Amino acid sequence: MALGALSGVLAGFASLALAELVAAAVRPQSSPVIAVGGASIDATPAAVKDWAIRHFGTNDKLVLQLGILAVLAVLALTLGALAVWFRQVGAAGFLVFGGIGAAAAVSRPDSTSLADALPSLVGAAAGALLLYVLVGRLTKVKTPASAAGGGTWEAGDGLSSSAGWDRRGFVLAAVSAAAASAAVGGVGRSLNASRGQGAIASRNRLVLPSPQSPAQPIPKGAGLRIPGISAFVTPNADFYRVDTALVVPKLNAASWRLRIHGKGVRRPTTYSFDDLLHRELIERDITLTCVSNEVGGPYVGNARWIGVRLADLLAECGIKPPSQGGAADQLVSRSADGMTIGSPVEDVMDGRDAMLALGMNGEPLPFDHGFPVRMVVPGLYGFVSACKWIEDIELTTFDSYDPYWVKRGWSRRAPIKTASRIDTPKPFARPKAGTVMIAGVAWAQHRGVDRVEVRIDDGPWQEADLAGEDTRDTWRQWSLPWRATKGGHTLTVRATDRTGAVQTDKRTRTIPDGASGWHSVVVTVE
Ligand SMILES: Nc1nc2c(c(=O)[nH]1)N[C@H]1C(S)=C(S)[C@@H](COP(=O)(O)O)O[C@H]1N2
Ligand SMILES: [Mo]
Repeated sequence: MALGALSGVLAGFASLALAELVAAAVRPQSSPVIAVGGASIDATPAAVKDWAIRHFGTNDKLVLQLGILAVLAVLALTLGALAVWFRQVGAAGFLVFGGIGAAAAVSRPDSTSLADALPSLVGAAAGALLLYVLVGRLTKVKTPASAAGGGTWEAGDGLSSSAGWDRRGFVLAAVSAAAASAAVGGVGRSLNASRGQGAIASRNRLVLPSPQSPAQPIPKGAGLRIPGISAFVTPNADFYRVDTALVVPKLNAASWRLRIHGKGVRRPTTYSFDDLLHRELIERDITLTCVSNEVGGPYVGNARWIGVRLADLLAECGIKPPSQGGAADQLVSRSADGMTIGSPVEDVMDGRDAMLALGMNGEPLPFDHGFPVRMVVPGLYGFVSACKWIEDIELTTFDSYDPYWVKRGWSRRAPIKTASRIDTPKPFARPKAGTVMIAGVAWAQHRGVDRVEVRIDDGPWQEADLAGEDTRDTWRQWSLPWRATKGGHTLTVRATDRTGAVQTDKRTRTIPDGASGWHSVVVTVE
């Protein structure tokens, strides 16, 4: 039985290796692990997904894929053990799971061809065959006794009865299968990794022109020099990433198109990347925030974006906002990986710097952040505005269409809530008594932050020093020197936005429209 289980695992390995190779010929996203992983992300209840993002952060996808591999390993083991008694059943089991992988692959929203079923099917067929052959070796040479017994029992007990099976044949087949799988899988992996060379070249070639409407220089006082505080501009490499893509789409800017169409669009238009590049470019500092960011959490970042004004494009297509009689109140953006994101047309056209961004912090968008083009809308959480790898904009109504996250229980409309975060000292830090700098960031995009206050334990609120404001669409740093006395202390922060609204202390979960509540940090002063 142990050898049966081993055969199962070898057959499973061979399946995945071959599937990887076939996926390299079809497309990387069609590999069974990616397809099943994508399907399970979509099927995961919002609460679980939120939990995964919170606990594994950007590693959530790695954890998911390892989980799928672990499940597959157990299945392969079981089928292999089963095959010792029921050879066909074990092999048929492989075909069933291949079928599931194939079904997942062709039903992905970004699947455009039945060819996506091939990696799973070819892989499963090879696995089934290999299992059949390997288990055959285990049962091939029958002792008269076991043959008379009609069973293959002894094979299961192969470790103790070398006479009952073709040991040489099994070992040879197993070793060559493992070696062949490793080779095939390795070639598949490297082919998959080298896909998108055209896209990478198109990004490397791209030189962003200087924007006709540059961002105002960041005021000198906007970035404080305090150890531990978040950098005012978040470097691309440190910028948080939240999306459902197991394989980052690699789109070629040269063949990229954006189609704008739908309800009340008098002149539906398709734009190329060059079309956008040759329009008036604007450059703006905008702080992005994820709705899954918990109080005090890391899913917020500030970048300098270069792009085209979305409102101008929409106007050119003959689109009017609802307040001017426009028929559509929801703008649905669709990405190359099948994401759908709904934003209020009114917000996008109300004069704020909603843009189709082509550049981030002085370089073309990184692939992780949406190359070649993504949407950015100041003041709205990413899941209702910041579509990466965008390819399509459809004008519709909130009544007639629910995009991806809304179908999973999140709000249709989600302006960013006023929030503040203590960056330093860190939770459970042990600073020395004396002056300790408390510092962090606060954000209330498109309203602006007017005040930050800090409270030590149950003491009075103390006004923090606000760093200079870049724009009301960016976060603002703050600091407060504290005469720290020995013992345990709880530091709490709250912000007030430019409408005069004080950040609420009412704790809510991230679902459905963003967490609220004050951020606290507990420290022990020594
Ligand atoms: N295509 C696509 N775009 C997407 C998402 C996604 O899952 N797929 N996630 C959105 C969410 S929830 C957020 S918060 C932002 C995050 O952008 P970033 O990864 O560049 O920080 O992208 C948005 N755009
Ligand atoms: Mo998000």
